[in-house]
Amino acid sequence: MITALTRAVSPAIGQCELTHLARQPINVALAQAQHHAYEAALHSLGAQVQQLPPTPHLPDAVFVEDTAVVLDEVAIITRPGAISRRPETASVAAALAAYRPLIHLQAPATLDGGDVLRMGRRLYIGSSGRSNQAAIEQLRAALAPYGYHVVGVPVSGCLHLKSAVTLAAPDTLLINRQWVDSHLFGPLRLVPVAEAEPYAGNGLLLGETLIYPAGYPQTAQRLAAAGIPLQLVEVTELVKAEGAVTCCSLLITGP
Ligand code: CIR
Repeated sequence: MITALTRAVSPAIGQCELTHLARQPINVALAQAQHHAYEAALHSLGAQVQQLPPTPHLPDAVFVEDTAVVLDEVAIITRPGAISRRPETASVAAALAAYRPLIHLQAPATLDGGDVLRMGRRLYIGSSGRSNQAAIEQLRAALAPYGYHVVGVPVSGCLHLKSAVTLAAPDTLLINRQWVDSHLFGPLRLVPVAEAEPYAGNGLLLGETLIYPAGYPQTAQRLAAAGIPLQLVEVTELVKAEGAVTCCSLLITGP
């Protein structure tokens, strides 16, 4: 059983944090419809969708991935890099406490869950504008007893590590090699994003299917040619807020 925690799109999403993108008008009703379709995709692939309490005053709260890292044994409650996003964590911690023991990162650590790429017992942590060395050290110390190996990874040119690289299958990385070095991750099969689609490196693997933005057709073609089953979703309005598909859910495996 997989539970997917999600949170409704805030009517204030137009005031979201932006780092690498220029602000564009966001159609809130369309963003909400796209988010509903994303939740439906999660449900259709077997996840039980649990909606967190809405927080309409927090523009970025739909991007729940950044507030926590859920592992099999424990969940880490992050300290998001953007100060405006720190109030998002309390309600996520309250919900996750029903599933896992919690570990709270402490200042001066800052971490966005979008910077955490898990491959088995290895956690790759992007050193980005949002996540720092203190977070890497706190994670390393807290998770060593559970047998996790924590590896810091430089990223540049994008918001988070998972803007640049995600798992498209257990043995396959979907990657923008302009933003992160593929050699850091070991000998995996690579599907590089199409040159014209730099933001195409973020897909959400659920079972064997990759939930993937419909807006990157050239990279989708490469993924399909690599034998990756895709479930396409329209996320144009969430992309304007510098979000993508991993960031809109927290996946919890188990009963
Ligand atoms: C932010 O800048 O924090 C939000 N506007 C976007 C966060 C997207 N998060 C993610 O991809 N994990």
